[in-house]
Amino acid sequence: SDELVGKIPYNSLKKREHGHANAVVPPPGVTAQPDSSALTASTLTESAMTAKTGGAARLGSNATVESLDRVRVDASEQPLTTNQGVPVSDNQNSLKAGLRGPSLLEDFILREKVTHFDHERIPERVVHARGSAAHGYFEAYGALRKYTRAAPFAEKGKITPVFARFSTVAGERGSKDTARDARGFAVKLYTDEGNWDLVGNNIPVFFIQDAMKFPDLVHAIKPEPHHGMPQAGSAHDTFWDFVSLMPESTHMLMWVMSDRGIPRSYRMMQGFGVHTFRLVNEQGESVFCKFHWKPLLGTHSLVWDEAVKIAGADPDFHRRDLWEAIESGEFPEWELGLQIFTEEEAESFSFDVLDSTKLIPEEMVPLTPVGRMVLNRNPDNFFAETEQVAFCTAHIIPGIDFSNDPLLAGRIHSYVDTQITRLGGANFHELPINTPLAPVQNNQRDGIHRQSLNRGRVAYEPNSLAGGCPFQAGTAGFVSFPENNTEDKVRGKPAKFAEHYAQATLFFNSQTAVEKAHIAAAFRFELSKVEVPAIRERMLSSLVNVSTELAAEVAAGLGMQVPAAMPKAIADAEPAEISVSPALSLTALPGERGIRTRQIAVLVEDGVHHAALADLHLALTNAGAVVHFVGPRVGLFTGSGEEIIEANKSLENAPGVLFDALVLPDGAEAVKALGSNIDTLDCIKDQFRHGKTILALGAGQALLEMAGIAAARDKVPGILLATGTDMIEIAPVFIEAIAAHRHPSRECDQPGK
Ligand code: HDD
Repeated sequence: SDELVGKIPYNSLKKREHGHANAVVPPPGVTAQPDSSALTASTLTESAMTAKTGGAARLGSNATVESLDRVRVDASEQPLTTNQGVPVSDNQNSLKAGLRGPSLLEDFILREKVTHFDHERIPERVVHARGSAAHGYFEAYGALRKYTRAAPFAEKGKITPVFARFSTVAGERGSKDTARDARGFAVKLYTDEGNWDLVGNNIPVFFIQDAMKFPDLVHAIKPEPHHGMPQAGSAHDTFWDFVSLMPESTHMLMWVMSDRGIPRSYRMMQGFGVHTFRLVNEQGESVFCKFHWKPLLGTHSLVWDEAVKIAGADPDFHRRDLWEAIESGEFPEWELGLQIFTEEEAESFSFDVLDSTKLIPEEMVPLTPVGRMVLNRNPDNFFAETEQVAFCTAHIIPGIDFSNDPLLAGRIHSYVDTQITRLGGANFHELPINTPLAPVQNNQRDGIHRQSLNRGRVAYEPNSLAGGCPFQAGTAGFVSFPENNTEDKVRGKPAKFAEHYAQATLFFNSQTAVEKAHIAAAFRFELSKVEVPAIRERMLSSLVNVSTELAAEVAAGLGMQVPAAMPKAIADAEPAEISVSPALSLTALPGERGIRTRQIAVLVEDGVHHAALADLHLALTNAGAVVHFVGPRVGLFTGSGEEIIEANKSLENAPGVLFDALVLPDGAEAVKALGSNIDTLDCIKDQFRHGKTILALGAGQALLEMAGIAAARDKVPGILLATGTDMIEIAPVFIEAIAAHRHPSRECDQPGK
């Protein structure tokens, strides 16, 4: 505030003290250092204006990023110091009594360094330990005041800074990214009225209906407690034992066994708030709501064999993908859509909206697009930001409220509680990444690692000594929606919760033939890893209730007979409103950005015909793809016309599974060399097997046959053959084929094919 001008000492490393913008102004005579944020201007620049808001987001206006300047440390051209700021003269040798003598206890520099190192690790998250995050902003398409007073939706074009973290669920912190699993989709919005955390998943439903079962679920899916296996995988007895005894988990099982369980990229998956929430407006009126994030890049997935191989080739596949896209200025973007409905409408549904194992088909309650989220800056420090960020479902703001979903109720407690262990105390909200941009004033005090210097003698309320401050905000503050509750206290569930299969069937019936085949294959794989036959059998009997087609397919894959259907918990369930929902297929969201950020491998060797590759490189790069020249080794190669081509990747360090499409070059000599390389042939086979686009130029077409793909000579979807000279015609066809992501009709991942 104005009265603080000049009173806050200028600290060039802490340019933007919270709430005191004036602290960025150096006093007379002090030269300001260049703003460190200028160094990363490319990643700070918000993307161009959106047609839906009509207004451009302010350039580089990311208040979270700026507020973190106060803790950013830049050591360039600075001396090494201890934690007390004492300059260190020698960082190589400990202090000794003589060169060959004993090290001395007084060596406070060694002791400080080693002591700090000894305590570098904190407990990992009990679930969602493995994750990646980025900064960005949410931009409202328009005022939503009719429904909610929530700050981010106050007016058209309003920007709210966000930090979003994506994660796998079961694996430990160092586990592979491409495990079959749900993905966390957690967004912290630093709103004017405090932090709002929307802690969702890439799947709109959950395994269980009541938080009471969450520890059981997690114990069942985590590595088995006696031998600690398997890591980051549900394909083991305890998981399937649990879920086969919990029919309510069947719907989410369908999603996790579908290709949603192995996304191509965090940037290419949907996010869902899962629970029913409430929106509350200024008048205190409330409607129910579900939150949906839709990626502009579309929803795309891996295939299982690819996911398994990527896990070995690049366990950081999704982390790298997110990081590289943002570094290159390709900011991922999602549209936020709301399903808004009244309590009366909810009453009429065949399912209960308080049951997190159920979704509301978009055909019944369509999405209202309300804004977009753009992620435009990578964290500076993984630990300080991605690891220490604390998402809590309890963090809501005026205008948003909870429903009575019993799963949500448990979460409201669990997240705050877990941070206290994970982040070492009750002051985790003061870690820079967790501090709200909204001011914080209350009478909470002290505790381990307290940062705030609360002034004055008053830490209680009511008080007269501080004039009653901080004062209650009254109706300007958070007011819980006054829901009327008159029922008896019970442990139990509402009747509609007992229906467990209708939406699992709806999901299966809404998939394309290829998606269905992948679901069956995933069940087959997972259950084949289950060692106790009774568990396989029980799960199959549950699947019979979903689809006899699916149960038969899985049973055949396990060499088993289809058992009798598992008895249902409810015989006279209300009939479902719809039997097919096209929105549930991954194909419903092909994306609007063509081949932007797709990774294309162009094989090179000595003797390749260079001109066509250069043209192709240009055409693909102009379309936003990332082109890699991949050789049998990295380094320089010489084209047939003596051109120099640099391979930035090798088939050894970047096998074919890491790429979305492949180019086989022209040039007889090069083709001969490539054809005698087993890595090349494996690369081509994998690209073919996984249904990816392959463009074979001129003599390069022979490589297909060398890889055993005789059928390629015929018209096979996604296999393009060209002369290898003029790229003008073939480049657009190639680009269109890559944009299709995959050519599933060519996939040959089923046993015996
Ligand atoms: Fe949870 C983390 C999502 C049910 C208890 N959960 C966590 C994260 C996500 C979710 C995305 C990682 C946040 C981050 O990136 O730091 N969880 C969900 C969804 C659920 C769900 C979508 C169902 C709709 N969770 C759930 C229940 C409980 C928890 C029912 C407990 C009763 N979840 C936790 C936790 C975690 C967590 C133990 C571990 C680390 C953390 O919170 O910060 O409190």
